[in-house]
Amino acid sequence: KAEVPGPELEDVLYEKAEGEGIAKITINRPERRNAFRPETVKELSRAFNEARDDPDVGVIIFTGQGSLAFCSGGDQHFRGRGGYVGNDRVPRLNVLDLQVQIRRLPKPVVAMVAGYAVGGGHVLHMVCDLTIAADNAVFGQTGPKVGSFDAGYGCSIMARTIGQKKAREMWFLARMYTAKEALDMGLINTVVPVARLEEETLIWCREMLRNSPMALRVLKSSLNAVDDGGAGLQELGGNATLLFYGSEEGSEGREAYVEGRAPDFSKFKRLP
Ligand code: 1HA
Repeated sequence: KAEVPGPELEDVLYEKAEGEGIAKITINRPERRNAFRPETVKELSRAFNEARDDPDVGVIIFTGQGSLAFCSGGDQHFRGRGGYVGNDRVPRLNVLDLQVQIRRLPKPVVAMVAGYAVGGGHVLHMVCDLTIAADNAVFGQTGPKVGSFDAGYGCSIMARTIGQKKAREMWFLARMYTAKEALDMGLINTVVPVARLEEETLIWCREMLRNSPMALRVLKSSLNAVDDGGAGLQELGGNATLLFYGSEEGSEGREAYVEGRAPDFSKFKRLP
C-alpha cells in the first residue's frame, strides 16, 4: 500500500511494488461490479496523479477488485439529470476528465481485466495503453440499452482500435464479447487464465520497464498525436521542449539570459 496525499481513499486502492517501478490502482467497489460514482473518479484521478508525479513509477496497472469485474461503468444509482450526482449534489461526467488524464499520462498504463469491462468501464480499458485480459473477461458497451453513450473517446479510440464496422457493431447492437473475440478484434493485447492474470501483467510491465523511459514517453505521445488533434500535437511538442531543455543548445539560451550576455549558438551545427 502507498500513500496518496489528501483524504483517505474510500473507493480506490493505491499500491506500489517496492523497488519495481510499478504502481497499481484498483477500483474497490466489487459489490457493484466496480461501477464508479463521482467520488470514485475523483479518487482515481488523485491516484493517477500520484503515479504520474512519482519518479520511481515507470508503469501503472489499472484494475478492478475481485475477478468478477474490471469496471461496470457509471453507477446507475448515482445517475441524475446532467450526470452522476455525488456527495456535493453536483451532476458530473468527470470520468471524461479521467480518460484524458490516462491518455496523456507520460507512462504506460496497463488495464488488467478480469470479468466485466462494460459501459464506461469498457471505455476506461480502451484509453489504457495495453489491455491484459483474463479468460473470463467480457467486453461490451451497454449505452444504447441504458440510455447513454460515450460519443468522445468511447467512439473515436474504439474505431481506431477495431475499425469502423466493428465499432458500429459494438455500439449499435450493445452485445457482449468474450476475451477470445476481443483478442481477435484487436481490442486487447493478450488473454491468460484468470489465475495467471497478475503474473502475466507483471511480465509485460517488467519488460517495458527495461526499455528507455523517454522512448516510451515520446512514443505514447506520438501514437496519441493524430487522434488527439491540436491537444495531441501539444503533448508531443511538450516532449520536444523537455528534450531541448536537457540539451547544451537549449541551456546556452538560458545561461546567456541569466548572465546578461548575448547567446552564442554558433557552435551548434545544423544537422541535415
Ligand atoms: O455511458 C457512460 C458515459 C457516457 C458519457 C460520459 C460519461 C459516462 C459515464 C458512464 C457511462 C456508463 O457507464 S453507461 C453504462 C452503465 N453500465 C451498465 O449499463 C452496466 C450495468 N451492469 C450490468 O449490465 C451487469 O451488472 C454486469 C453485466 C456488469 C454484471 O452482471 P452480473 O454479474 O449478472 O451481476 P449483477 O447481479 O447484474 O450485478 C451485481 C450487483 O452490482 C447488482 O447489485 P445488487 O442487486 O447485488 O444490489 C447490480 O445492480 C450492481 N451493479 C452492476 N453494475 C452496476 C451496478 N450498480 C450500479 N451501476 C452499475 N453500472
